[in-house]
Amino acid sequence: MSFSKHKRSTGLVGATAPLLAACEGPQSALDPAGAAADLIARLWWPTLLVATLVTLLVLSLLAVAVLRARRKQTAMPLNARQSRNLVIAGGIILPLAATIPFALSSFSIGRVIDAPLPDDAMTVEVIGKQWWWEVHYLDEAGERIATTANEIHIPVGEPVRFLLKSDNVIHSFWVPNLKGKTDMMPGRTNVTSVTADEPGVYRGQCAEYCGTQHALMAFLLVAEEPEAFDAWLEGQRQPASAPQTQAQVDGQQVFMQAGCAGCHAIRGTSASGDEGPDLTHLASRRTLAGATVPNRTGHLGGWITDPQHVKPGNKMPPSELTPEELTTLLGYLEGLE
Ligand code: HEC
Ligand SMILES: [Cu+2]
Repeated sequence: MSFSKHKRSTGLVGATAPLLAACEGPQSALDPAGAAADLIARLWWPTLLVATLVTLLVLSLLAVAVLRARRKQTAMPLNARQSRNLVIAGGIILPLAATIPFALSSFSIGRVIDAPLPDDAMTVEVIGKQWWWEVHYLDEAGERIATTANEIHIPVGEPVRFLLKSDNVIHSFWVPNLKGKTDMMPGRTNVTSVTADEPGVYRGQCAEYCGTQHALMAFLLVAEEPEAFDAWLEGQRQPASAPQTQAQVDGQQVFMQAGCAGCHAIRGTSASGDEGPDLTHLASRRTLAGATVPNRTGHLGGWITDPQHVKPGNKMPPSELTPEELTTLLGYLEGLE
C-alpha cells in the first residue's frame, strides 16, 4: 500500500530521528498534519517527560528502600516531622503539581479543537459497520448526495464536520495524524470536526474493540486540494458508468445473478443491497475491505473468491464462480470508476 509522503516532523522528533522513527507516518498521533493533532502532540510530549521523571523518582525511592532492607538498616533516618513533611511534599504537593497543569491544558485544548464549526461547513456522515465504514456526503439540507466506503476525501484547509453513528456495536473514529478519537455509539450521533492542513493520505483506524475483525477495520482519509476534492465529489455523485464492452455486460450479469446485488448497491443499476459497501465507484478506491488489501485485480479476485481467507470472520460469504465468470465480473467491477 502506498501513502503519499507528507510533512516530516522537525524539532525534537527530527533530532532524534532514528530512535523515534516509529513516531512518524500515515497513522501517528505524533506526526500531526492539522492544528488539532498538533495541539494534542504538544501536550503529549511534556506528559511523557513528566511521567518519565515521576517513574524514575518512584523507582529510585524503591531502590533505596530495597537496598536499605538488604543491609538490614532498620533505624529511621528521618524524625517524625521530617517524615510528615516528606508525605505532604511527595504525597500531596508533587502529585498535584504534576497533574493539575495537564488537566488544565487538556481541558483548554479540548475546548479549542472541538469549537463549533460554522453552519455551512461540509458534513460527512460515517456509519461504523462490522467491520468497515459506510460514508455519506451530505448537502446543506442534510440530504445524502454521495455514498462510498472506507475512503474519505476532504479538501485541505477546510474544517469538515463528521456525524458519527453506528447501527450495531460501539466503534471509534480515529485519524491519529489529524485528531483524537470519537466514539460511534448505537442510537446516537456524535459530532467531531477534522481539518487537514497538509495534503496527504492518512490512515484511520477503529479504536474501540468491536468484534473479530476490529483490527482490520481501517480506512483512508485523503486530504487534497479543493479543486481535486470537488472533482472527486462530483464523480462520486454520479451513477455508475454503464458497461462498455460485451465482457463488461456479461460481468454485470454475473454480479446480478451471483447474489452480490443482494448485499451491495451499484447506483444506476438494480443492485441496491445495503449489507455491504456501495460499489458504485469501487474502482476509484485505493483499498478493499477496510483498507485491508490494495485495490488491484489480484486482490479483488482473491477477495471475491474467498473473502474469509483475506479477513476471517467478515460478513461476506465466499462465492462459487467459474474462472470465466470471475474474469468478466472483475472486468465489470474495474470499470466502476
Ligand atoms: C451476505 C452479503 C454479501 C454478499 C452476498 C456479497 N458481499 Fe461483498 N461485502 C459484504 C460485506 C459485509 C463487505 C465488507 C466486508 C468487510 O470489509 O468487513 C463486502 C465487501 C465487498 C467488497 C470490498 C468493497 C470495499 O470497498 O471495501 C467487494 C469488492 C465486494 N464485497 C464484492 C462482492 C461481490 C462481487 C459479490 C458477489 C460475488 C459480493 N460482494 C457478495 C457483503 C456481501
Ligand atoms: Cu469497529
